Amino acid sequence: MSEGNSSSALVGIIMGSKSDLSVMQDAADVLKEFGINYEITVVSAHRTPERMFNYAKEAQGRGLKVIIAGAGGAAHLPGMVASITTLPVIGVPVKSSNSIDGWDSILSILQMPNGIPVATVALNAAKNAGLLATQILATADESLTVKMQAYKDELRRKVEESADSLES
Ligand code: RP5
Repeated sequence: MSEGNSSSALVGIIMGSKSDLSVMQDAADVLKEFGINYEITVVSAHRTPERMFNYAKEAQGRGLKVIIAGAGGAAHLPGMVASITTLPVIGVPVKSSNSIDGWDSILSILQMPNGIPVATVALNAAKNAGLLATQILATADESLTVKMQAYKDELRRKVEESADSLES
């Protein structure tokens, strides 16, 4: 599975299984909206450990700036990738069907040891992962900062509009 232009991708979206795609697609959609090149693929910490190691080891050299990693259950993918690369890693806990309300995914991504941070978003919150990756890239890209400000202005405008409609 691969979308976008992988050779010029700035963000790598990886997931433990293709069954995570319905959640992880939200991150891709945000990046598309902001015009950011990304790549998307399946990398399993448990089923394809060598593939995970190689992906994490080569990511920076291939030009990636941020990795978004989603997994469910014993969700070791984000943490293990973070242990191998110096790139920032954003973890998306995916609620897998047989899980204990997603707490397994949340805790196994969130509870990282000192020294190996993973920026963990809420359960199934791949959209926020895409936005956070955009904000990281925006620190070195003024045009992205402008787009992000416009995005936030629109969020504020919608809330104010709904407040106005209730008050009138
Ligand atoms: C994890 O196990 C995956 O990230 C997925 O969330 C979950 C179930 O995977 P499948 O059995 O559907 O491949 O590794």
